[in-house]
Amino acid sequence: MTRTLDVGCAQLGPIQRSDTREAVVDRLVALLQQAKHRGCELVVFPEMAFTTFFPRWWIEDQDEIDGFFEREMPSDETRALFDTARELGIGFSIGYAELDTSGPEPRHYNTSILVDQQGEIVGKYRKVHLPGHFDHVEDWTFQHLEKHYFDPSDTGFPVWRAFGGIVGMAICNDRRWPETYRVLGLQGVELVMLGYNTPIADPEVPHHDHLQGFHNHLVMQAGAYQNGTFVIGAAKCGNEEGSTMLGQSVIIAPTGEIIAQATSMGDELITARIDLDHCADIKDRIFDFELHRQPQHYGLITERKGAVLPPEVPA
Ligand code: ING
Repeated sequence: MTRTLDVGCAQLGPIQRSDTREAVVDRLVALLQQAKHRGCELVVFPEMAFTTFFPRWWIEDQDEIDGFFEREMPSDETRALFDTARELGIGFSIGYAELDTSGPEPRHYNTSILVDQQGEIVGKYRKVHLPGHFDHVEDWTFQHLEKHYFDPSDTGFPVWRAFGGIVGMAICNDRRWPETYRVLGLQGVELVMLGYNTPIADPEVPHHDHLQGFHNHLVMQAGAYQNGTFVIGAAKCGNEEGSTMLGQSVIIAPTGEIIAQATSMGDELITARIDLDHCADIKDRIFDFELHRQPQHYGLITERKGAVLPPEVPA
C-alpha cells in the first residue's frame, strides 16, 4: 500500500514593517494557486507569515507590539487565504503571532495552525523553544526578543491524524532541539511541518554566521532520520528591514535526504510527492523505538534543565 501525499513548501521573501496584511495575504494566495497547478494537497508556510519579524526590535508601547499580533484567525484581513484554500481544496500550516484574549489575562504566543482541505482549523501549536534574550541589548543592531514578547507554550508537541497520516508542527528554534522531533516521534509522527525566520547574523557568535545554512539543514535532516519522519521547513527570508534572513527551504525524507530545496531568497514554492509509508523503512528498523530505546537510562533528559558538570578532580 502507498500513502502518497503531494506537498508544497511555500517560502516567503521578506515582509517589511510597512507591508499590509492584505498585501501579504495576496502573496500567500498566489503561492496557493501555484500549489494547485502543481497538484498539492497540503502547503507549509513559514513562521510569523503575516508580519515582519518584529522581535528584532525593542518596542515599549504595548499597543504597537499588539499590532503585530492576530486576535482572531481567520480575521477580515486573513480570511481570503482560508477561502482560497477551501476553493482549491488545499490544506496548509501557517505561523503567526497570536494574541489570546480568551482568559483572564491576555496571552501572547508564537503560534502555528493546521488547516484542512475544507479551510477549517484542525490543530494549533504554540512555540516551545523561545530563543534569544529577555531584555534590550543596547549596542546590538538587531535584538532577538522572543522571550520578551511571547509567553511559553501551553500546547507542548501534539500530533494529529490528518492528510492520510500522523502530522505535527514545530516553529523555527524548535527545529534545533532533538527533543522536539523525539516527542513527536514517540507519537508516531510521519510529517513535521515547520516554518522559520532565521537571521543570518548572530551578534554573539559572528564567526558562526557562515554556518547558518549548514546548521539549518543539519538539524532538520537529523530530526527526520532519527525519528523516521518527513520534515518540511519553510523560510521567511531575504532582507527584512535590514536584517538578512536565511532561505534554503526544504522538503526532507525520513532517510534525512533533501528531496526539494528552494534556490531563491523570495516567494518560492517547492513541491514533492511523498509516500508516508516510507517512514516505516526507518521506524520499523534502525529507529524501532519499542525494540531499541532504553528509557531507563534517559532520565536526565526530563529531570534536568541545565547541564550539571561532574565534580572537579583534586590536583
Ligand atoms: N529564529 C532563530 C532560529 O532558531 C536563532 C533564532 C538564529 C538562533 C540564529 C540561533 C542562531 O532559527 C527563531 N525565530 O527561532
